[in-house]
Amino acid sequence: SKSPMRVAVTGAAGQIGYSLLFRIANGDMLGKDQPVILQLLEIPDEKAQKALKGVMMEIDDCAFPLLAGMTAHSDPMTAFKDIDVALLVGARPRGPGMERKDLLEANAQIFTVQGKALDAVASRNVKVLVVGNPANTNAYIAMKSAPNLPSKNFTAMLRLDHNRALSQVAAKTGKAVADIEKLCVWGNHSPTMYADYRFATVAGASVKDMINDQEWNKDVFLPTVGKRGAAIIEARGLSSAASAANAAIDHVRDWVLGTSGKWTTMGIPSDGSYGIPEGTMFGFPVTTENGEYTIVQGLEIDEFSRERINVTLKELQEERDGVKHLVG
Ligand code: NAX
Repeated sequence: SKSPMRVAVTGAAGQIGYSLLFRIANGDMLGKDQPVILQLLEIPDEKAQKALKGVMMEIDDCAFPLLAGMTAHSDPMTAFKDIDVALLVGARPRGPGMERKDLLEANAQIFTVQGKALDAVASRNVKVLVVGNPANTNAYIAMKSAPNLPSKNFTAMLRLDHNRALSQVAAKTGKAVADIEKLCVWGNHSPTMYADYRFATVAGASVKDMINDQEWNKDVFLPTVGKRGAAIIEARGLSSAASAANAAIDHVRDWVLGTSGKWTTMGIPSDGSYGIPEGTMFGFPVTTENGEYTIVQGLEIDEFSRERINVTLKELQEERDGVKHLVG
């Protein structure tokens, strides 16, 4: 049988953690034949550590056959020791009266510390997914804080946006989500992201031709996907949690186990493709194989798409400029 993989999860006592940990331990992320060891990080605060213990008690009570070990941590230097996968979920939420700039700075500090800890103690092949917002910029900061790890190991979660877009397109066309291929989301995990179904197909037929409504794209689809997080908060009184956890599972599973030629979306450091400056943590269409992702090349970027991509790129560059003094 396979030797266990070590998975660190930060913010493990939070909302997303509560949906995520059980699915990782159940084999939904790394495979039903892959034992896992969970290394769980929470802030040192007594209440958070106690809540984490409670979650671990429940995980124990599931008696997951694939769970080969589980530890609680308040220091990333021990939480990240020898890990193969890091799910960086914990982040500083926006408090009352907090400006966007304060939020960026508070998170820049967290992800600098965690990037350095990954650099020092994680497996050299560690796969890092940042979920905590602002996800792209946090992933960028962690990457910059870990100069001894390959930049390509750092990714940000755009998969929830991707899945939201898939479900909207499925509803509009009356097709099954499982049959829709070649959809992608460009840019920042924020309302500026650009969900793009121009290349999407169902059994080879063009989704764009099926929909054939540019007004729907611009006035309904993009705002619906872009503001979905706010709509969930409005309806549920809490932000997306189970769907975010599900997207994190999808992201890592596809990265590790491959997409068999199918497209998905990952936030990854740009290699300069499509004119996105190198190093920018940007949502791209990718395929994955043997634990590596590859950007889908050769797609035509029309004028409308270029405009949308420029808007989300500009936002990312402003976020990065806001924390430049902290990251160097
Ligand atoms: P919660 O507030 O329920 O949980 C966050 C947990 O992280 C808390 O228990 C907190 O103590 C812990 N934490 C904070 N700082 C930490 C640190 N430095 N080290 C370890 N743990 C730390 O939030 P939740 O609803 O679980 O959301 C977590 C993050 O995901 C938020 O930043 C949220 O904005 C972000 N999201 C990102 C999404 C994406 O698509 N990329 C979608 C869902 C979600 O909104």
